[in-house]
Amino acid sequence: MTGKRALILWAILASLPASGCKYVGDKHSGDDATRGGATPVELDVAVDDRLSQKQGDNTDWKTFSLDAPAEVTVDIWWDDPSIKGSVTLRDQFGARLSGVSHAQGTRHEVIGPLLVPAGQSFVEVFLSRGASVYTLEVRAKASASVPSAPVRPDF
Ligand SMILES: [Ca+2]
Repeated sequence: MTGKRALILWAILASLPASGCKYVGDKHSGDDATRGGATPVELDVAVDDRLSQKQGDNTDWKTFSLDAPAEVTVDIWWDDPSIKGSVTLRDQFGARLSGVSHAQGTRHEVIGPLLVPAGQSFVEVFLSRGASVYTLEVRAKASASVPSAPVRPDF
């Protein structure tokens, strides 16, 4: 690196904290930045929310509960499909069950249908660039292949 280049790089780095485009992370995400603060959503009901990288709201955690194992489908519609982001379906411990990386220009993305165990599960909506309102819906259908209650042995 030449001295001039180093000076230019230094000037750019030094100006970053004062510029409006510094990365603010999830600073203004609210409680739903983490699994512990996930917002409950009702099954089969579409909800609207918004993420904005510039405003420091990159992550929204949602949670839903199943009485019995069910085939779950997660639908998301992005108002601005030019964003970068992902949607991940996670189990009660936060482990990834399935997910989608947002495809540029696509408005509607789907996870599943996927067999999800009874109890609490989570959807993590993450945006790394841009800003968009989105609509999210978690649908659950009783699974024919899995008994919803313990089967009594036939004596
Ligand atoms: Ca948030």
